[in-house]
Amino acid sequence: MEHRYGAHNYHPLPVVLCKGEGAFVWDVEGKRYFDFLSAYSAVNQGHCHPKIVKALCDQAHTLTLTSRAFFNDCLGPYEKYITEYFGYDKVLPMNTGAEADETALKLARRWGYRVKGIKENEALIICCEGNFHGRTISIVSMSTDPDSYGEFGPFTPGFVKIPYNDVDALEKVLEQHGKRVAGFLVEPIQGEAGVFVPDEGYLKKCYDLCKKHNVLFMADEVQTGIARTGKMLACDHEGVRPDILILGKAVSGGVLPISAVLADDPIMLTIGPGEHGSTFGGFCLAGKVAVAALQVVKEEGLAEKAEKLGRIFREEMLKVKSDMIELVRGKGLLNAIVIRPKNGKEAWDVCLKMKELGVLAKPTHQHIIRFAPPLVITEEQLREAIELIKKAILSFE
Ligand code: IF1
Repeated sequence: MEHRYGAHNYHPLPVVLCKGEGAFVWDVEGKRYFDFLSAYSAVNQGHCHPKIVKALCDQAHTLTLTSRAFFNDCLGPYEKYITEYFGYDKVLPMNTGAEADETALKLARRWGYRVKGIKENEALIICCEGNFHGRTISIVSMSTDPDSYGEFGPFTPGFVKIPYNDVDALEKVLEQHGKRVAGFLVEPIQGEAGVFVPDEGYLKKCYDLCKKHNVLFMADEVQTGIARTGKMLACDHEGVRPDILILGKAVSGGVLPISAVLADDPIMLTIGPGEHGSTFGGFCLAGKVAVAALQVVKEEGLAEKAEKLGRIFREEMLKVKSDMIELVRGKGLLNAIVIRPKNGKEAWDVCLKMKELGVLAKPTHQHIIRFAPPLVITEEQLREAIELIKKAILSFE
């Protein structure tokens, strides 16, 4: 039915899921799987977390959406909660990750004109090669992946693309164009690029350069944020506090599309009434769900769990004696294995074999498999899944 009635913009693994709980999902034949994708890290808190689902259902019976034309009794408490949680003056609520990135781009440009004093329509934003920030026209204008931007032009001007994990490249652009640059947008770990972890110190050095040139450091933590990499934010690993923090996915634990942009007053207050927003942004359901989902992350110590279990995952994977494993990399429970093809068998075949054995993961870029289970997975469950993953890889020996 999807093939007949839906746009062909995805190529899913052949499995039809109908139920989820914690780290597990079930297919329509009743077979249980370990979920090692977590809906691209949206389900950090585990499938159908009872506390989050309760918050959703309770509020759904009361009031779901009012629009921002009126006040409602959920948004304020949510805004207070999330700003205190991450330590910012203000939040701007949106729905998807792409919208949050778009919001950050607009904020940076606005700040550039109003505060930094860039001449109107001249602001530049620096982004990184290999980035993934979503699917809108402006966002794919930053992309260096032809699948993302090809034949979607004309593109939004004002972006300067530099190599990722290259401090010198950033310094060079800032020295050349610093006065026109409003912001530097970066993923602390590049997810779509295949869980590419930059050198230690990269983020801090980039942050310092941004400060030197009065440029906003904008972190897209849509995928890396909310405990996934072993800290609340991936930027925390280097003690960097982004000027603009972009969150999505796990803000809701996978229950609703909820995203958020956080910044301090001098940045956030450059946008006034009627100048940006969204019908659903910060709606009642979102407010209640997000508070519950963020509470779960702290109550269940998910960042600490991700840190500890991630180490076990990488350690065990490095022990596997198969030349198909070219590389194991990642941080916390955001990991990837680079697969060296063998006898014509590639990452896709490994994923099919894992599926047969009861573990779901998806290849990215043909040779890379991402491994990102819900952070509520127990050590015992993780070790069980690791055995299945090993078995799948070794089946090609
Ligand atoms: C799809 C990847 C993951 C993101 C970062 C913003 C967004 C994303 C760092 C946009 C979205 C997605 C979208 C999803 C696949 C997925 C993905 F493989 F494409 F790269 F997670 F690894 N910033 N990531 O990773 O958020 O608008 O989608 O809510 O199917 O396109 P969104």
